[in-house]
Amino acid sequence: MTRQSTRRDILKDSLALAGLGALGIPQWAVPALAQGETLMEFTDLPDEIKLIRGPDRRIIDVRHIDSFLTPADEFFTTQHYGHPEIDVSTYRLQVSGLVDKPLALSIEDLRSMPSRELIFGFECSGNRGPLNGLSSNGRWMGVPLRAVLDLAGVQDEAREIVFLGADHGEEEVQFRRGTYKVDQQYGRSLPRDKAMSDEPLLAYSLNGEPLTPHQGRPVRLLVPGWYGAPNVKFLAEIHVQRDQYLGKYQARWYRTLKGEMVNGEMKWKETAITRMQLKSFIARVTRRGNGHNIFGVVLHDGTPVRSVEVKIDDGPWQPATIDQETTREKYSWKFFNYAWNGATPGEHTVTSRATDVNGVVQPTAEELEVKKTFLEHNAQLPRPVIIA
Ligand SMILES: Nc1nc2c(c(=O)[nH]1)N[C@H]1C(S)=C(S)[C@@H](COP(=O)(O)O)O[C@H]1N2
Ligand SMILES: [Mo]
Repeated sequence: MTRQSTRRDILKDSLALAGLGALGIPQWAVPALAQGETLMEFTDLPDEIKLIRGPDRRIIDVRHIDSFLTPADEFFTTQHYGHPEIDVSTYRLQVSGLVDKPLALSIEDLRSMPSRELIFGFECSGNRGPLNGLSSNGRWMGVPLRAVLDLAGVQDEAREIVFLGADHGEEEVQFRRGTYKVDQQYGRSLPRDKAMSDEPLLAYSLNGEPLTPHQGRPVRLLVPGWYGAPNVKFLAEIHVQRDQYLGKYQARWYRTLKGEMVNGEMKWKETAITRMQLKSFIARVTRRGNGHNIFGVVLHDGTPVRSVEVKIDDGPWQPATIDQETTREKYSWKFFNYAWNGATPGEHTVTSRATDVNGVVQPTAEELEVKKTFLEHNAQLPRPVIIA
């Protein structure tokens, strides 16, 4: 970000990228804080924060995160074509293309196959500060994707597995001198090896209940460690093919343009949105008795986190404590706390940064300036807070 932005601009931006528009409905009450804990005010948020809880879009208020698992009715949500009407009793998941045996699986068929649980927290690739509300963590249950592909028998020449949602809409496809308006389904693909690997899940439940319409009823794909976009909801068809899938949300919409110095020369690369980039952010600062506490969240691709550090104003980086309970699950979000002793009244800036076991450090905003497009924004986020 090279331009100067006011805090209202930043907020407007982050609402806009969440597809939320300018108006919201009033903040809801969540009893997040422990007895006797008081929330300190962030000045990068408007006086009255308005969060959208409409039928199609929902962000979480990270200041009030109070549980490891996000309740299903609070889980963040976003999608491009609304929620398709699906009659679960007649629903069939089609498996087609280069397979020995095309399939049409009912929910009962899927539920009767060996299931697996996955605790997976993810964010939309457009998620960023100061709100960072497009992320959540859930306990999912479903069938390993590979089991369904094995049942169908993926043929040797297949290279790409395409996942198509039941949701669709009219899209403009540009080609040289023409623009064509055609109906398209939400679609994403995985390379064969990724699809056949151990982890992708066809999930039918969240936190022990059937998926809500928001989260993709009746079935969605989950790719642990990846951003939200590949987690195709309302899954209607798995199509196995030899060619690359070039649909809009695969080939164009979810891309990053980033510069990289190669032998002293800047090379500009376009890459697909896949694995989550290591991110931490401070969600709240509270007063507890005589001291203060900083609480935050880490989102990542499952590579173990070595450390989270917190910086007060221009002071040194200090180690924060990563909540052990949250590190047990490879693909969940992680929580951290930092006991801030001797905080003086007035405005301060608090920043966090995460480092993984490979030594990858969450970048600063300056380091991330080589990224031209706004997705995958995992920069350290200095937050202005008033200690009262
Ligand atoms: N069928 C379908 N699946 C979809 C989308 C969509 O528009 N249609 N949006 C994707 C995007 S961009 C995100 S961030 C996640 C959001 O998942 P959630 O609503 O469960 O939080 O769903 C993904 N799966
Ligand atoms: Mo997204």
